[in-house]
Amino acid sequence: ITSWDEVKNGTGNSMYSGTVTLNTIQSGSSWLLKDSVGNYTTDLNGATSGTGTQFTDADNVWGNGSASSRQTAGVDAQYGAEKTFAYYKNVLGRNGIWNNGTGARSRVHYGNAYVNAFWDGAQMTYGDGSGNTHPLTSIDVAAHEMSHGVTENTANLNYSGDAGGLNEATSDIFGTAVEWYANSSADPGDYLIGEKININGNGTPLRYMDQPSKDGASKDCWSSSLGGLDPHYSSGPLNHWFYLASEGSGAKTINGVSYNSPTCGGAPAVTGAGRSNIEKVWYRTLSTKLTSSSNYAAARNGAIASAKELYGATSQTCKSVEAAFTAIAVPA
Ligand code: ASN
Ligand code: ZN
Ligand code: CA
Repeated sequence: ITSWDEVKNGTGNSMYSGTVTLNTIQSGSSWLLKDSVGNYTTDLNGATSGTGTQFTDADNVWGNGSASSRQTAGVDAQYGAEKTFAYYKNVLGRNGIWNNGTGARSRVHYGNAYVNAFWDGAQMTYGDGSGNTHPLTSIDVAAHEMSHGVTENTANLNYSGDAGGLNEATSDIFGTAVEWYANSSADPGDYLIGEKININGNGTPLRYMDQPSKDGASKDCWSSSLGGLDPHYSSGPLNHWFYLASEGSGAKTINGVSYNSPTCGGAPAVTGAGRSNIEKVWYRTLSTKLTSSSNYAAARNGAIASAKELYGATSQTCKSVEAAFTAIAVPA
C-alpha cells in the first residue's frame, strides 16, 4: 500500500456510480463515513445550516442505491470527495483544496427538494433534488463543487465578468476530469455535466462542453459582452476550449456519446491533444498564471505559456491549446 486511497475498507451502494469502495475509518464499534485524510460526510436532515450529523454505520456497507436510504446520497458525496482528492493528489500533485493534505466536509440532505449544490468557502453541500429523489451528488457535480474550493485557493477568480465564466468552467473541467479518472462503468466519462441527475426531467444534462449553446443559454464563443452573463453561461467558451483542445473539432463519438464541436467565426478546425495533457495545462494556468480579475485573454496567454512550459513550444499540446483559443474567438 502506497497511499490512503488504496485502502478501501468500506462498500457503498451509490445512487449514480454503482457499487463503490470507500476509504473509511473506525470509531469504537462503528464506522464513520470519513476517510483517513479527513474528507467526511454529514446528514443535514433538511436543515439549511449547521454542520450536520456524521454518518456512521455498523457493518461498513453504506446505502442501498436509492433515496429510500438516507445514506445513499452520503455515499455519492463521500465517493466524489475521495475521488476528487485522489485526482488532485495523484494526477495534478495538489494535496487537497488547501494543498495542506486535509480533506473537507460534505453535507447532504440540505433543505427540502433543493435542486442545487454549492461550495461556501469551507465545505460542499448538496440538495436532494426534485421530489427529494435526485440528489445533486453525481461525481461530476461533486468534483465541480470541490474544485470551486481549489479555485478559491489558487487564482481566486471573481464570480463575475469574464473571470466568473473562467471560475465556473474550471469547475466543469475538473468535474469532468474526475469523472473520467473514476472510470465507473455506471457513470462513464463524458463531456457532459450532470447527465446522471435528470435535472431537466427529460434526460438531458445540465451542460454540454462540446457545444455549450445546446443548453439554450450558454455561449460557444467569446465576445466582449460575455462577461455580463451568469457565470454558468459565460463558462461556455472555456468549456468549449477544453473539449476542442482535448478532442478536436467536428463530429466524434466517445464512450458511446456523440459530440459535434464547432469552431467560431470560421476559425480553422482544431486537432485534439488528449484530455490528460489539457487538464494539466489548465491546472498550471489556474495555479500559476491567473489572478482574481483575469479575463479570457489572460486565460489564452496563460494557457499557451503553461503548455510551452509543460510540453514545449512545438508540441501538439501547445498547438492545440492555441488553436482552440482561436476557435472560441479569443483573439491573439
Ligand atoms: N451549483 C452551483 C455552482 O457550483 C451553485 C452556484 O450557483 N454557485 O456553480
Ligand atoms: Zn459552480
Ligand atoms: Ca459527466
